Amino acid sequence: MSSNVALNYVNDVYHTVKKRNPNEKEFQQAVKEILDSLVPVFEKNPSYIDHAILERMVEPERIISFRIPWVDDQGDIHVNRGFRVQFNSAIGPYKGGLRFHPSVNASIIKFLGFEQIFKNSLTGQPIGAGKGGADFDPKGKSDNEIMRFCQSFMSELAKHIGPDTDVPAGDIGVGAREIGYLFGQYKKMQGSFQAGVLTGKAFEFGGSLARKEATGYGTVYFVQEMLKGNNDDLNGKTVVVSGSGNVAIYAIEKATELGAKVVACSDYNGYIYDKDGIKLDTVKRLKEVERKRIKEYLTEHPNAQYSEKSEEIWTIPCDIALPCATQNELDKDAANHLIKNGVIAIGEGANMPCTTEAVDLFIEKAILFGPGKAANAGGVAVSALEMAQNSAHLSWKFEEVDEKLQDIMKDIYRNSVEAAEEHGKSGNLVVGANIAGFLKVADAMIAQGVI
Ligand code: NDP
Ligand code: 2IT
Repeated sequence: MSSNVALNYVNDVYHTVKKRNPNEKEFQQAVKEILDSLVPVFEKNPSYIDHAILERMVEPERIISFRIPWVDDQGDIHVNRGFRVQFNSAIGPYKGGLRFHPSVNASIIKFLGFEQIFKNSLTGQPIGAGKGGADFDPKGKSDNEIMRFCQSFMSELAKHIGPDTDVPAGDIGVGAREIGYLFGQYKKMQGSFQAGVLTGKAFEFGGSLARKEATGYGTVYFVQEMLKGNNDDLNGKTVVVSGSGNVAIYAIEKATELGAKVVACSDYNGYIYDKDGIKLDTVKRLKEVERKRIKEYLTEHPNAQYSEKSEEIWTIPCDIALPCATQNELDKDAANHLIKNGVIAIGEGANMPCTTEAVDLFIEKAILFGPGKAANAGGVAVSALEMAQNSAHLSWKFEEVDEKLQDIMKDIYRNSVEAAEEHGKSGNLVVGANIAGFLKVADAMIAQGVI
């Protein structure tokens, strides 16, 4: 088939998406990146076009939007907006995290839910794709306020989820504490203990060992595979990690364990630079226990430096950059800084942290680039392992889960490399990951008919 037919098809679908989802710039951005990279698939196998596969994939199966009223510690009533996007169930129950952040809106939840289709497929696990959350700001809220909010959120969400229907987990602003409160409310409403309805639970009530570590560790395992492909490794490398939340902390831990020196991390307010290497115990205590600002690191380590310009973290010279905070946090200028400073590899721990222009630059300069859908898939992969343990009523040892995680990350890397090669885009893991993720879901959808 001429490449024009494939290109026209992809462009037509993209224009419809733009028209149907006006002003949703993050969703449009995620769709554009994936659709563009699928052109070689339609050139090779035009029958996908006859099945209207993209038209069906870009439209969520269902979007739920709901009111979340809650009462603060002063007795004042607040109302937030909640979402669950059930995007695709071709290969398993909807699966994906919940995000509590003031920036949450339909565009953000849809971009995350759309990316989840391809990511979850890449893991090789039987999980479909969903995403949800609320425009709620957990910062500065008491434990009781968080609990009441989670209970109100679950009072509505419970109608739409279940161990074989839709299985939420954490994301920005949702960690073990929130999952605990959400699970408690679900259990009370159902009158039965259904462990597999949520993942990221504490170990005591059905959580998987190594789930907390899985996204950050997985990102570093993926970078390790990319380096191995170049006969290189992490030993002695200087690393910069953005964020200081769940993904960042465990990326720092694993990179350090593998011999790298992580010199910087950040939060929304600024970044710290510790040329001797970040002391992770301090970061863990500040962020996981005390829920304080990263600036407080200086109190214990006065030789470190602090800057209020968190986006300038990418001006610090490093061999490896791991953006682990949020979408579009690394733009073209940042990419140019990293390239000028000799960066070798980028691993996206966050979802879509690099802008389209930044990704294009890295690819153009042949910098090793691990896209989020592949590099951060370890989190949801271990969530699927948590579901498997829950349905078998047992729990595996930490080492067992960690080994499975490593195997999954290696498979994702190899499948992405091979898909890129087979479609004439050797070395381009953005294209490779998108294609490898797409094929399984597309074939499953076709096999199940037009539903
Ligand atoms: P957390 O809430 O635990 O941490 C988020 C971190 O990013 C915080 O340190 C936060 O700072 C920081 N941050 C947010 N916005 C900015 C910004 N504009 N500039 C600098 N720092 C910022 O979330 P997670 O670690 O779970 O998630 C991080 C990313 O990883 C997200 O993109 C998420 O979608 C993705 N992800 C998460 C997975 C998981 O298993 N948790 C799995 C796969 C991907 P502050 O505290 O100041 O807000
Ligand atoms: O973006 C992601 O993959 C997650 N936030 C994890 C989802 C999950 O279901 O574990």
